[in-house]
Amino acid sequence: MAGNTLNELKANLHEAFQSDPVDMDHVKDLMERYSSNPADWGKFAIFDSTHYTRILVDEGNGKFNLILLCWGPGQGSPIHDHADAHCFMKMLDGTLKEVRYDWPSGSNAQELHETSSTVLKVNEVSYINDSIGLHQVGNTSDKGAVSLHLYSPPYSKCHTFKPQTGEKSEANITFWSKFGDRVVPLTTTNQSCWSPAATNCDGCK
Ligand code: CSS
Ligand code: FE2
Repeated sequence: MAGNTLNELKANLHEAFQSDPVDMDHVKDLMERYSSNPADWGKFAIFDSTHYTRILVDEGNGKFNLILLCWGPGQGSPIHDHADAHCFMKMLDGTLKEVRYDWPSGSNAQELHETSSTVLKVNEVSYINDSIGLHQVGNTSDKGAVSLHLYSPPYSKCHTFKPQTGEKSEANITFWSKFGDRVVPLTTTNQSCWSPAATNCDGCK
């Protein structure tokens, strides 16, 4: 299929994930080929003033999760890993800054080493996995940003890292909504280490 609409992208992804092993270069190509159109994803895009939102748009037959992320100005993630999954991030609107880090080395507290910093623009796709390293993603602009993420296999826990010490904490990852239906609001417990407002989150400082 041409891959020009979000529905075509989803159909193409379902097909790609039927092969074993999955060709991740092909997956990246499919993500790149989709040309962002707010008419496709605008109905799912919801912003929250306190943190970025995660909206599940496709469960990929259990093989991947396709998730829309809406980032208000100044909102961002802690530094995190990806639970041994593949992570593709495609920009749909606005810009996001991605800063990459090496994994902490050794057991002594040490500042994480930054390896790159990139500003991602509409339709660009970035890829990371745990062997490449860690990253932090944030909207450093003064306008909203929307991105489409594919994680395979799907996961619900990852780790966050303190930049100054490399200290690692487990974090639960939650959805703001699934297919447009609001999921139970975040509780203080499951929000603790995944609040992008790093200032009010002990785990993210
Ligand atoms: N991994 C983050 C977004 S940056 S890839 C998340 O799933 O919320
Ligand atoms: Fe990430």
